[in-house]
Amino acid sequence: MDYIKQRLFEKGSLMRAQLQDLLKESRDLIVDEVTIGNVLGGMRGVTSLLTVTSKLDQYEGIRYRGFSLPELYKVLPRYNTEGEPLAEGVFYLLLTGEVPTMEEVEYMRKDWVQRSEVPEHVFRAIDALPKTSKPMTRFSTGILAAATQSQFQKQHRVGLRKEDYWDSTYEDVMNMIAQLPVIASYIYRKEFCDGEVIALDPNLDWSANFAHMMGFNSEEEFKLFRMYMFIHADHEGGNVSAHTAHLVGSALSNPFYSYAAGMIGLAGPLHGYANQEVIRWIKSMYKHYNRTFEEGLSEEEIHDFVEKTLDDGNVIPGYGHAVLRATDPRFITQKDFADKYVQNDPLIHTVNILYKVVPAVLQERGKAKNPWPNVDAFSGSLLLHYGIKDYIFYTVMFGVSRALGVGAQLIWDRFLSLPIERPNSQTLDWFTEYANSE
Ligand code: FAM
Repeated sequence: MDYIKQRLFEKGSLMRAQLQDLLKESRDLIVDEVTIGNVLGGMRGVTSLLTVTSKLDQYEGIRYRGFSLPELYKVLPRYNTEGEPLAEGVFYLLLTGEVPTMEEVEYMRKDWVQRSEVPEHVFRAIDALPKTSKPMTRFSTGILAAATQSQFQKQHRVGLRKEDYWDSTYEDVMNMIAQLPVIASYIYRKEFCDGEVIALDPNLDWSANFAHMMGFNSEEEFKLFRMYMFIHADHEGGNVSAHTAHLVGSALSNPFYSYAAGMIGLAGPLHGYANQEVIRWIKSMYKHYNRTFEEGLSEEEIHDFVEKTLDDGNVIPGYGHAVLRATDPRFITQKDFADKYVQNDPLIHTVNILYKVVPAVLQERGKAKNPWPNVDAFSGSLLLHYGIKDYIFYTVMFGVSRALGVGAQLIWDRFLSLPIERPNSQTLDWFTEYANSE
């Protein structure tokens, strides 16, 4: 057993005992109450899921195994003091709860390079889709087609002890994560470039290889991809993509099926698609005034367009959040990156003006519980600045990164033998009668 698995087994055995103690001692302890508003309002804020990889604080933002994003910049291995945390170290932390050494990061990097060969039929399945297919359709299809490799599915079919589910799940998750940049960059090169596939560089880290295979090779572009993969890696368990993958996995669907299901959720405009919606919306704002990015817009013009968007009954993409009640630290991380490396970009200048304008308008209207920007408000403008102009690809990049957290959690779901999920549902008449009876 490789030493990461060994670490996982040691920690997992302790957590299994902790979970068994909880079930034995406190199974009937009430942790939350559920109102009709919760049920009809998308279960916001109802404590009903176990997630070990991360926790979202409504004011501080995401914490990966207890570390905030600024803290992670300090503790996670980077190639140099000016560098960004390496995805291999992010995954190691999310999986084991321990901050890895650079040696452990290098071990993980080499392991993912070894696992990165994608079966040829995956590319043929992607190619078989019609020209009108969106990148997220191709990405989800590619992940599903890769499921032929699933060791969990093969072993479970011939008989696998429940306490061993985690091992083949680990193998599937590691293979899937290693292959996602190859699958995603194939889609990018095919859809938006000359179709020429760029081979993985065995000397690069996972994030830099993703950039390299897409055709971006400067050190600054590597930094951008490392930062992007780092901040999108996990956002606790209740968001649509993480929750879907967890739910599908609870039926013992293999990790490829589970993750592909999560990606179909990520493709929703209120979730992961928002990062491309932000760019589409900003472009429509410039079109409305018949202006180019270079000509720019005044703060008042931007303000008026925000008001018009809301008057037309649309949301401001990139703003608001189901849990956060402050500016998303993932927005701040991107803003800091742009402040450090980018000068005179009119689109980024527009994003910064929106940051001044939108919260006040949303607060004044009083509907949105969180008027502040989320991760998507900034991401597209940075990717566009570095030449990734096809913003309908941005959600695929988000999906590659989210595999780090969701994949680590799938391993823990199986290690802890979490059962198939089956919440109870009631009819509308039942709720009405219940309300009248109170
Ligand atoms: N612009 C306009 N209205 C908004 C808004 C926004 N940015 N955010 C929330 N609202 C509205 C919301 O539509 C709802 O109106 P109705 O009562 O008419 O339905 C009201 O404010 C209360 O909503 P909420 O409780 O504050 O937010 P929710 O928890 O229902 O929804 C989001 C959270 C993220 C879906 C919502 O803020 C939104 O639609 N934002 C814009 C899309 C976006 O940026 N999504 C990406 C989220 C990001 F974190 C991610 O997953 N990648």
